[in-house]
Amino acid sequence: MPLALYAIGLGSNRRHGRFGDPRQVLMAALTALESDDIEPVDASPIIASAPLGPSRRRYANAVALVASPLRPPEMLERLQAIEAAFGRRTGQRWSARTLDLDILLWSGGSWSDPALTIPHPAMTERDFVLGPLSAVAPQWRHPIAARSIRQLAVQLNRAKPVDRNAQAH
Ligand code: A4P
Ligand code: MG
Repeated sequence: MPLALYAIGLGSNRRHGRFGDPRQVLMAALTALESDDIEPVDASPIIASAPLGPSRRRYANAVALVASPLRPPEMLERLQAIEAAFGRRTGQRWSARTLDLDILLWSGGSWSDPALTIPHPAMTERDFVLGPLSAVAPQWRHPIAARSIRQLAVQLNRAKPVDRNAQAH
């Protein structure tokens, strides 16, 4: 089976009883991603970011690059199983969550079915995605925007003032 490369976005804005604060949740999630058929390739620094949407709690965000023979629907299933193992409550969209795992990019290009859209439709508007993604895959070409991640990040930061609350730590 040929390996595909995936960029996975990680987000958390809720403590986990065992792992600790959102940053520690992401560190544990990076470890949990690794398995027989998911090989970690790189991981960005974990950043703190201001919440987008109704939740008031700050997020920890990061991006992991992984290599895998899994097809996108199987990868989504795997990510949802990891979210569930971290106590993610489903049914409340955009609510505070212990762990959110999104497929951002896939080396196969685009994917679209009722349960899964790749590239992740909102990624080009989100600093907390493009920032960490630039750290691990600046040259990756977004298949729809037809620009590199680095170009998209520069473009986004030109379009609005830099988010002073989003700082690496
Ligand atoms: N789905 C479709 N495409 C994908 C994909 N590429 N990757 C479907 C993952 N899932 C995908 O997702 C809902 C459904 O999206 C899934 O069942 C899957 O079939 P969800 O994770 O259960 O729900 P959600 O995350 O609450 O909704 P959504 O629309 O995915 O929200 P987002 O876009 O993930 O945004 N602010 C900061 N600073 N940092 C954050 O990380 N995250 C969110 C959530 C809001 N504000 C944030 C952050
Ligand atoms: Mg999600």
